[in-house]
Amino acid sequence: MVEIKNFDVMVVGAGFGGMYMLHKLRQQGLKVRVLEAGDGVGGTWYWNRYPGARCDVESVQYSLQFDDDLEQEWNWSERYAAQPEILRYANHVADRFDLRRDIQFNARVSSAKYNESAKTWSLTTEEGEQFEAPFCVMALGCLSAPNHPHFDGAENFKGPIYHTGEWPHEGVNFEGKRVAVIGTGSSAIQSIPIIAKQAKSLTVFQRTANYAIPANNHNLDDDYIAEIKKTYKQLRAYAKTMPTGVAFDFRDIAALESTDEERRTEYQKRWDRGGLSFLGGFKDLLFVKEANDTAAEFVREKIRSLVDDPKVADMLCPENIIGCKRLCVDIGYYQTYNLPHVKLIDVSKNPIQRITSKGVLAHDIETEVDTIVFATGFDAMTGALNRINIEGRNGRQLREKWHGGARSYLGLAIAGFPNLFTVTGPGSPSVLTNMLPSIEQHVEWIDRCISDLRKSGKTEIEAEVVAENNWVDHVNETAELSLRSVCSSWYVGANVPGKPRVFMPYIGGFPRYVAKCEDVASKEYDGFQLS
Ligand code: N01
Repeated sequence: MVEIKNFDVMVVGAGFGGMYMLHKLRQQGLKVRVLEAGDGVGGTWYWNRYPGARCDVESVQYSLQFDDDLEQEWNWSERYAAQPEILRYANHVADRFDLRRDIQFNARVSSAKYNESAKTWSLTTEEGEQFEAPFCVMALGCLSAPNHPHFDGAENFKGPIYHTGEWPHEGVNFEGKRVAVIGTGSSAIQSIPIIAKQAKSLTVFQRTANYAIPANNHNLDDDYIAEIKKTYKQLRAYAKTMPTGVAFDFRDIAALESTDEERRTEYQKRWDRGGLSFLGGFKDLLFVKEANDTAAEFVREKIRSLVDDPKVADMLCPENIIGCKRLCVDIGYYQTYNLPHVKLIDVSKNPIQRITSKGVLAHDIETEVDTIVFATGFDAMTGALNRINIEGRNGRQLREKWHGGARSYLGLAIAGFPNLFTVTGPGSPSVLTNMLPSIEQHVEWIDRCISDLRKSGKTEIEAEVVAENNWVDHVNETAELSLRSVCSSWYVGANVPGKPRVFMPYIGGFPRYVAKCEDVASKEYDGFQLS
């Protein structure tokens, strides 16, 4: 007989979401167990250890704000923190709040089933351990299920194949190796310059060229840190008024109402400053194609000026809308193609034919390599949830419900799946915002919801179908207003063959979303059935 361990709340995932959820629920006096597939905390930052992995939101903002002392005592060393530093921070959070004693590591959840009569969730791990609790919170991360595209022959490749999102903890030494990288998204753009420094040769297989803005990364000096700490409250409060939840200057001026010179001046200023705020220069860049074209052409000119070989520069110049796929932030990406041992192969029209025992076959030419790196991204937002066998009312599976695309009320709860919460689920702003405040907002909402239920003596909460449908309609209508919905990105699931094309995150902005969540909670959980 398998022993069933009972808790008040089961939490899945020990990234920032799962850790903060544990901390909050403990403060309510609840007995919580967190199950984590890895052998450490940190989620995204635990798994993505590829060379060059770094956050594209400034570190002083990409940090937790629920605890003043935590905020004041931690010192970030760089403008954009690298993965090891963020992982150290995650470990610091775990230690500081004594979280580890309620986290079970190396416990990958394989199924979560709702028992309607007992009103409990039963969770089973791959090792066969069983847990039961009235509430279950999935804090799985939005970009945590690696996308492994199928390539014929991959199983015959003689050397190692790595995925950027599942990087070996001991690291990889590319010294003297011939390396192939497949993919040119953020992970590739960060890792390619570093791999190129080590490898004997590097061949990059590009299906879609991507826009990258220089990071202009630098060390943070003591005076800057001191000033930020003095004014942290104001910075955080201001950030929360911004659609992205990040404090940077968005201008309320249209590119199409500005002169060519004004546009160039603004783009150049933002290019020099570096980072994602490039797109904040004009308010119409993500809404009007002609406006977007002006920014896109500016970046294409930069690419042509940075890359020596005009043919390679042409291949690297994206044709699509800038910011439609997530904008990348780079450190020397385009310049890497000036190195004599780095080669770019365009596979946009003719895909990679197969992987052979010796390398990669494309355009009928075999590129012989010792190592292949898949920088092929993630089955975003829904992948991690769908990989668990989640069963709600009447034994209905979540992946079956989401067959035609994710449906969720506020990205927090799902009709037919009572007492189940998702942290930054599809339909929430999540990946379009600074993830950490978005995570905190979700955790605090869920914590309050569970507390309110307990106080009122209610034992079950479930999103109503009508409320869910209305929210999904609103998410879709809002997405259609933006140019972001029109291209083949992971936002719409286009990178995963067969995945339904639905714009998954909520694009209406952080403040509007938070107001909606507040409104729902204050109206006794409007749109939810409580019993
Ligand atoms: O993944 P991606 P990522 N044959 O999906 C290509 C966050 N992130 O891991 O564009 C050939 O962007 C695919 O081609 P295409 C950030 O939000 C943040 O790089 O689909 N190529 C694409 O080029 C980011 O957006 C940070 O045509 C294939 C690449 O693989 C998100 O994570 C750092 C292919 C995948 O790019 C995902 O980024 C890293 C195939 N069959 C990641 N299948 C920072 O904070 C896929 N590709 C800075």
